This record gives sequence, C-alpha cells and structure tokens, in this order.
Amino acid sequence: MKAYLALISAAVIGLAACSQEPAAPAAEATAASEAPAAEAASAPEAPAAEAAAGDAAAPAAGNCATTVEANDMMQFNTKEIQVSKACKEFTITLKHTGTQPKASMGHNIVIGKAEDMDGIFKDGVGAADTDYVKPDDARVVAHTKLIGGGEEASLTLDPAKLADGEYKFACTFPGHGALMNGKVTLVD
Ligand SMILES: [Cu+2]
Repeated sequence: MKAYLALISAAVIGLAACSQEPAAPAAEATAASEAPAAEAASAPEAPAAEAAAGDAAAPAAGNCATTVEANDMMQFNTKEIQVSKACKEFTITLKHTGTQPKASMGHNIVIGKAEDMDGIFKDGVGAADTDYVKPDDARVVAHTKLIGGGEEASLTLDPAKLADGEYKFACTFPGHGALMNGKVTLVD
C-alpha cells in the first residue's frame, strides 16, 4: 500500500514536473533577459568612472601654466617661476594688477639665460616700438608683449629650452629690470 502510494505520488510529481516544464524556459528567459538588463544598467557606469578619472587628471594639466602678477610699484609678485619638465608646453601669464598706463608703468616678461640678460636689456632699451625687446633677439627664449594696468599677456615655451643652464625672467621696460627679475627653474 505504501509502495503504491509512493508510485502515485511519484507519478503526480512527475506529472506536475511535466506540466511545469513549459514554465521553466519562461523563467530562464526571464532570468536571461534580466542579465543583459543588469549589464546594460552597469555598463554606463564604466565610462562615467573613466570620465571621473579624466577630471582628476585635469589639475595636472594646470601645472603647465602659471600666472605672475606685476603692479604699479614696479614689482613682480614672485622671484622664481617654476616650470615643470613634464610639460610639452608651459604657459606663463603676466597680469598687471595696477592702473598705470603702459607708457609709464609698462611691464613684460622676458626670459633668457642669466648671462644674456644684460645684453637683452641694453638692446631692449631702444626698442620701444617692439615692447623693449630687440626684434628677433636670439638670446630671448620667450617673452610677452608689454602691457599696462589691468591688462594681461602670456607666453608659451618648450621647457626643454631651459635645460642647458641658468635662466632668468625680467621686465625690460627701461629701469625696471633691476627690481623686476627672478629665476626660471625647471622642476619635475
Ligand atoms: Cu616693468
């Protein structure tokens, strides 16, 4: 009797299993369709993470530029400009924070080898028309134009040009160079 019942129940289970079979693929299909959906949902996160990493790298690019201020007191706000070797190009922006016009308190930034600066000044004094920089002066590594109060100008240079010696920056407006000068140093 027990064996008979067992057979019946086995058959019932078998039948039930059979009747449930069509449902199984459906369940699989559901599971299968859910998987790509889950992947699709997580996939957009990867580019987003990359974008975030890109943003994190942005400040590094900012290290390839610096700003130097000059004022009506014939002063730069720094005695040293640090240029990162890692940069392909380095930009220096000069900002004249004063109000005096270019004709009386003009400033520029001229970069050259320390031993060349005297010559650059001497030849620049007479070059008022070209912002007190002798045209095509081969000793000048880079320079900004001459600006007056409230103005801004920038120069871009290849850091590799500063590798072979000691370099300085100065304003070549007549009489300014003695006060307005400093070192340009290469840093990692
Ligand atoms: Cu100046």
